[in-house]
Amino acid sequence: MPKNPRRSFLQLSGIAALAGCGAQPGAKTEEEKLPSELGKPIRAYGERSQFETAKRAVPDLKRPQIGSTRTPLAETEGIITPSSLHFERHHAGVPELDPAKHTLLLHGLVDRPLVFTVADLKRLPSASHIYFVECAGNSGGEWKAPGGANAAASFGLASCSEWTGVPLKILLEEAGLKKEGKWLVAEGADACKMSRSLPIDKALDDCLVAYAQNGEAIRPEQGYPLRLVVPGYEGNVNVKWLRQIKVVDQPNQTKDETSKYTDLLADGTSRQFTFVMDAKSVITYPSGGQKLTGPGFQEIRGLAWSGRGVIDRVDVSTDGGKTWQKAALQEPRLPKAFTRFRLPWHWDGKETEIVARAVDSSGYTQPGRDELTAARGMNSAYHYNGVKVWKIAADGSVKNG
Ligand SMILES: Nc1nc2c(c(=O)[nH]1)N[C@H]1C(S)=C(S)[C@@H](COP(=O)(O)O)O[C@H]1N2
Ligand SMILES: [Mo]
Repeated sequence: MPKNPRRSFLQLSGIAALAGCGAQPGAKTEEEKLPSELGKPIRAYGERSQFETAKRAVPDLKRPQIGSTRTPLAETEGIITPSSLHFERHHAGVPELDPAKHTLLLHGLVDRPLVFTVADLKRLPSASHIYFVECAGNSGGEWKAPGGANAAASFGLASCSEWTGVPLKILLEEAGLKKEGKWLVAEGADACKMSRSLPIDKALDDCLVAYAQNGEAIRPEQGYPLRLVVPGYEGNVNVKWLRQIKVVDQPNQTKDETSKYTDLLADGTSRQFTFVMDAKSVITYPSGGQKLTGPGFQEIRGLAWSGRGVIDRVDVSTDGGKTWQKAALQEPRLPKAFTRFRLPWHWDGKETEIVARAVDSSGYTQPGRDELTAARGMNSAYHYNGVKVWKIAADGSVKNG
């Protein structure tokens, strides 16, 4: 990089300086020409600008209650996903639960079974943490072939929010865990009664019974009025519309952990209870579907995350994996949260491939596609975390590589 970065960024990216500013005597200066207008009245609940268009693409489904929408990751900045753009995965639609009537039953292998109203939970000690939620099926289509046309299509079943609620540990301690209580089963109030078994150690570690997301009540799509937040674990166990937690001595083998959410391997056996989401990253700019306006300065940007801790490093290659550079990581780097990475790049206008790989605090490195499929075969629909290659053509268009 040349020494004077401000001049060099302008020069490198071809941004024109103002020509002939204030040259004509008597003519308005550029400053005097700056427009202004009388604005709209104040309003009770904010909305984004009419000029903003980022949205979750809603697929055309025969049964619209069973499906998902994806976060347009390439159209978000920083590490927080706006609640309105948080991905959705529903197995039986979005129930409309009245928080004045909804309760959480906590029972099973406990000394004191309890029923909490939402108001009860809000009186208890609270905690706020930034965590990603990622569907185990995120990038699932990439197992067969890396075909996702853009960042949303291949990685958009992942989002990151600040969640506020009661630490689950507090509720379990209030109920008094019996020593045989080794697992719990969390169940939702939607028609599919989503239910998942969770080891008690995780429940006593960092889980939240959350009632708020990004500073306001959880959105209906995210589980209003209560959801379980299980940091770093596959999205499915983050049970929405949470209505009961039952402490048990062994996993319940529910339909959602037997017929689904197991990982079929090459030899025909399956992995079960593969809860933790392994380290992953995706370049969001430049990414599939975008077009570079021309050679020159480009800031490569992307997101990385790991269910095992913090992101320690992201390497980026701009020559199809021959050489790698360390990207800058935006602070704070939080455990089990999105981390934004950035790398200044000078595109020479030639065809190339760009790719990122994440390394987490456990020392785990995001695998290449060949490495991943050699270990796990190609039968699974879940837990694909291979690196994503974007191909940049000489005309600046970006495609799946
Ligand atoms: N009750 C209930 N909880 C649920 C689901 C559901 O359909 N019903 N979907 C699960 C799945 S598969 C995922 S990936 C996450 C999605 O959370 P989100 O819709 O808030 O992004 O919620 C999980 N919790
Ligand atoms: Mo999911």
